[in-house]
Amino acid sequence: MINIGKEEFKKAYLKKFLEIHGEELGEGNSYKKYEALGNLVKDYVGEKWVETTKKYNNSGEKQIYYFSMEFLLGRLLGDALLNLGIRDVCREALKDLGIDLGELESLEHDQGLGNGGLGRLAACFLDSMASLNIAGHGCGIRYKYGFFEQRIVDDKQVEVSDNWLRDGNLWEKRKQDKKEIVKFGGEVITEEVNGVMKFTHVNYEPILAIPYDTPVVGYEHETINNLRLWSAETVSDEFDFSSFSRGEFLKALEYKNSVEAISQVLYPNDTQYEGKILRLKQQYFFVSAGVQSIIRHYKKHGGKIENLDEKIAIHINDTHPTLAIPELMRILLDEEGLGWEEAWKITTGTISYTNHTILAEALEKWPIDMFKTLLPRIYMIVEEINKRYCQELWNKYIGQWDKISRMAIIADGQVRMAHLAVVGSHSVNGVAKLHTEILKKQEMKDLYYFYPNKFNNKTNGITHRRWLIKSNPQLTRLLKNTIGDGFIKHPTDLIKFEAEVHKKEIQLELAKIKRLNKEKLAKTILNTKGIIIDPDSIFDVQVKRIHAYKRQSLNCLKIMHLYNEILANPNKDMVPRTFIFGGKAAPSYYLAKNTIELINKIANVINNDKRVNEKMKVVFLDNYRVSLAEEIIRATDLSEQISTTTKEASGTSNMKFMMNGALTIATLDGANIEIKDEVGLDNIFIFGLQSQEVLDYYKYGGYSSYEYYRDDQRIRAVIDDLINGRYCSDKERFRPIYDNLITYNDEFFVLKDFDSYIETNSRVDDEFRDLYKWQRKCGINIAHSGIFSSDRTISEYATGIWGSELIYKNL
Ligand code: 26W
Repeated sequence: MINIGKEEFKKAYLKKFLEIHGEELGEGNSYKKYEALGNLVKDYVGEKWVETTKKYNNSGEKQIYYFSMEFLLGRLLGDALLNLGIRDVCREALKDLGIDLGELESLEHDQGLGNGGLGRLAACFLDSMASLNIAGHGCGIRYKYGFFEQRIVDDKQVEVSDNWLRDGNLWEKRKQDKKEIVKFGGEVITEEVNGVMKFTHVNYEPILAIPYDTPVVGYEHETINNLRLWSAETVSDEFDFSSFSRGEFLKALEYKNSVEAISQVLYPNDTQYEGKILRLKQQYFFVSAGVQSIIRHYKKHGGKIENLDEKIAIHINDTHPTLAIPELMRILLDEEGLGWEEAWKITTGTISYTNHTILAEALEKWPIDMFKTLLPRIYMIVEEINKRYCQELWNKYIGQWDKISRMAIIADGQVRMAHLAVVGSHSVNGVAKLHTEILKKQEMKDLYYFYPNKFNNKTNGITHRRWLIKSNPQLTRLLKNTIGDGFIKHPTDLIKFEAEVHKKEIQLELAKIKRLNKEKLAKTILNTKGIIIDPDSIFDVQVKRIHAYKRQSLNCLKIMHLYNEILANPNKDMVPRTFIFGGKAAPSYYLAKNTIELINKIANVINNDKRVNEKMKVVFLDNYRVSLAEEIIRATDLSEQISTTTKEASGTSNMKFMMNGALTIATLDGANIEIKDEVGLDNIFIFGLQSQEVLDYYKYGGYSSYEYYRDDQRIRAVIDDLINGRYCSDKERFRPIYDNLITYNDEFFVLKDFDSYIETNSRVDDEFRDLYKWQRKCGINIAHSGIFSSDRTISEYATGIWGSELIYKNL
């Protein structure tokens, strides 16, 4: 904890302002004020950062490296202030100087180097590792352009590049001296030297990997870990210069661009993987740089290679960093001179893997030719891994060729990264109970029966420091006043709040806080969209990536149906509702983009229809991102978690919403099931097909969406509205959605679940009318949300996967 008073802070701030800007604090130019504050905070962080690193170097404590292609950090200033324990002092000090801390915090550009759930999870994990004093570091790519910025133009999504580094990034530190070389292409010369096979990689293209380090501040500032992101550069600028003198400047520039392209941009897909060579390059680039630097550092501080798996854990976030397995093998074999058996034991002992999705189209598979040409030595190693593994399979499943080829790492001209990840790690985990069960019994069934002990579940979590304490200060204050501040360090202490929630004054207090947050969001909506919304209406929110399986379309049909109902019965007795959406579609995902347009068209029609406006409004918020999520979630009454059962691995916004006292309307999918088990059926709205029913439909067929269309007049009406010009004068505009639901038999059971969704929504309406009862339920959700803190998740990873005595001691 930094011990500093208001006056002292003011002085330090003014001094810092002068120091970095060469002028005194004056009126205007808020960004300069932000920069001064950021730099001051960085000073406070810096000392402890060095101290933590020294501590790690001396203690020999096991180091955890979390490898991820995505880290969706959002803004860092507020979190750093909170974790340093000086956010309140800072707010007061700045107020005296006529500066609003909130305004400065909002000037920071979101660090958006991730697509969605997987990237945000990585960010929550970093926060929890530092806060639990676990030596856990991130390793990823410093994309020059983050996840694209979404604008809505003529109701459609338009993508704009996210130039997040334009104004500089004061949190990162370029570490030129910690550079690594990553080798692409070329050939491998194999020779026998003194009876030992030797592999020499020649004619390769060397790429320079430069690390940029960002401090990860733990709560109360005891531990500051490191997030290391790699940037690609040409090995030598002199090359450019010499070709310049030969008049080949353009050619040199072209080469420079092609190298820098590796860390230029984040792929904006979150389910459909793209088999592009650049993505494979990105993967090997950061993984190779990361593993090399870990081993270099380890050896420099006296680590013995034979003990690597006792001192180092590398965790791979989905299959994207799977090349860490053959890369570690390469270093152990070719550079450290270990034999295969020993290298393999160390590698599998070091690496563990999390799966985040069962959607088949997301499973990465690389064409052999591409793989081999780009990474010849790595391919040889993967081939050898595959050969030895298939031999084991053969020993167990003699003659069962089909099974063996189904389970192989290399087959059908492709390298299957998920199989490589399972074979090369000692632990494979899913991210919620149902998801893990589906992995074991369905998606990875064969692998599970071959390696039953590797598979385990680690239900996801979220950092309550960002998602409650920082983003919802009013609720945090109420909790502190009623149950004390123990929950800050021990989030499961939130359960104490359960004893309070039956009290009328607490229920009123909760309602007051929610109302305040809703007013703030209403203001944002007015400012950004020009739409007036009623803070007394139910804020019914679905914010997440736009995808058919997440079923924004089901929500749309609900809204369209309600609109029909009100028009048919203008006196319909209902609580007014505001439907709020947010989320980005992958630029190449036509159906998802079509859905965004539909939401906006529905919003136009409904918001401009005076006959219904007192009862309903629809809002699509542009450019959904971490900082906007913080604003939306605390202001939500009803959280929409309506994916087709079995499809959402876990979901994490569901946890954020409950922690902020929203009630959830949900299918029994992902972590919704665990939320339901925690709060009980009385405190959540569950609807829709069960997982077994969905699995059976997929297996045996038997569902006809057309029958639902034909037999249910409500469904027929809204489906027809998609193509009769009601929402868009171009009648064909929403034909893709129509076709998806009717012509192609509704893969995600939207029409099947329609009836129970509508019925459950009317229960929501009934229950919302009783403010006290509703708020008691919200309170129960808050009280039970502690278990969904990522501190719990990380403790489970630490003890169950990364295990070391030192880690146990720290927990
Ligand atoms: C480009 C290929 C690709 C494929 C999958 C990129 C990214 C992915 C991710 C696995 C998608 C993702 O973010 N999955 C989400 O992970 C969350 C954290 O575990 C879960 O809560 C979500 O349910 C899951 O969809």
